[in-house]
Amino acid sequence: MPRLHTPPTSPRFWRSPVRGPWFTSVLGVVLLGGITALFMTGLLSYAAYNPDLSPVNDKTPDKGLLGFYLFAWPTHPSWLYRLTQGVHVTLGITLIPVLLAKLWSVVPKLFALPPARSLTHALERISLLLLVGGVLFEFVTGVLNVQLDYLFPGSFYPLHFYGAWVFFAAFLVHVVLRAPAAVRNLRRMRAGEGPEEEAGGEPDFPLVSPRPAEPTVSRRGALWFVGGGSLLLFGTTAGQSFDGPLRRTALLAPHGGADPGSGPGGFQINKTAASRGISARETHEDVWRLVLTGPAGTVRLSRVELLELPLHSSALPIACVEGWSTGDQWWRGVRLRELAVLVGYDGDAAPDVMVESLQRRGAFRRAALRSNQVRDPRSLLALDVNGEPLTPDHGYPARIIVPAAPGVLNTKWVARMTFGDL
Ligand SMILES: Nc1nc2c(c(=O)[nH]1)N[C@H]1C(S)=C(S)[C@@H](COP(=O)(O)O)O[C@H]1N2
Ligand SMILES: [Mo]
Repeated sequence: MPRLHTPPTSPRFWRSPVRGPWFTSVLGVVLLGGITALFMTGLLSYAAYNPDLSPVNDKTPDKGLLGFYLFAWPTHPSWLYRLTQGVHVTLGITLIPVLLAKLWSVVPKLFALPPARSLTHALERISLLLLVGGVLFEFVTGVLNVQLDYLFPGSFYPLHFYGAWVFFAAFLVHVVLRAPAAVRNLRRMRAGEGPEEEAGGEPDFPLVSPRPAEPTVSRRGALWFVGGGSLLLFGTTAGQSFDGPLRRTALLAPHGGADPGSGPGGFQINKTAASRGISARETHEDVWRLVLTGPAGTVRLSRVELLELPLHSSALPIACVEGWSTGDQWWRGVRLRELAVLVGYDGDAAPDVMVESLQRRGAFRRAALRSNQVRDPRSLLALDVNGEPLTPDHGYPARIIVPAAPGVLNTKWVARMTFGDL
């Protein structure tokens, strides 16, 4: 008879017959590919903010060497950020069941005693804690930011960015330390001997229960269950990147379901005018003026005067860091490069610009755009969308729209634009 109170530090405490090297490594391979894609798309998302352009864009001012890879985010193709960030958020949510199953499959190892048998073993266990802690932290902060973005006013970026690098460092250490054992295992398996632990080689706490309970599901069945969970999450999230009936399938996404209205301004809204403290009084035609500044001085324009400038149309999407996006909307307004001309630049040599909103508080009331974004003829200070004046919630009297840029750079309720190398 087994002892009544087997402690979790004993392998005999863990009785699921599903645990074992096969189950763990199948999940591990899925996560290896999936998390690599999450890491890459996450780094791209950070680059898309142009953080090295201006302190206003840089949500992690102490990033030091971690920003080594930053580059000028392109404006082609216009759906670029829609794709990279849609993949980042939807894939992250889809992988949740796989991650939980993988952690469950190795949880007995966390209880193994003694805590460390050697220096290498101690390092390996610390790296494992950082790996597990890091990955949980990234998934939890990511999901919370998508679901309740008021939870981290502005502080989400540093948390998620540093968390990703802690995870990545632990991952590298883990791979370096585990590689020799993995290679040994592979050799043994090729020689038909089975992995070390199953051969009783005592390399570590065994994954396979020495006292398995009656199986209620096969390993393969358990894997189907995990895959089914992932499929369900995917099916109720992915629609957030599309319009119309597909968006209605995104039951789990805050910007899924039905569109907020009908008509030209009926597409997704991130922050409403009311929630940002924008009043009808300050956006009124008689009151609102756009203030442009550059080497030739300052120009003040009313909305009526802007409408008299050459107007151009661009079909461009809104793509938010939270993973949702809209299809192309028809924006009409004044080219950013032509606004630069008004304050003394040649359009082809238009510089960076600092854009400021009427909004007085909140993280996204200002943003800097890079010269390549200003020069692109599709980049507009939009006055109309889909054939009608902008609605208050979409940024009336004027908003920025730039191809391929994350939503946060598409400043609404623009009040001031300062041209010049930032
Ligand atoms: N002034 C201001 N502009 C802003 C924001 C904001 O909070 N304040 N949010 C940005 C974000 S995060 C996104 S995704 C887009 C959303 O634009 P929409 O509400 O028109 O869809 O607006 C951007 N422009
Ligand atoms: Mo956004």
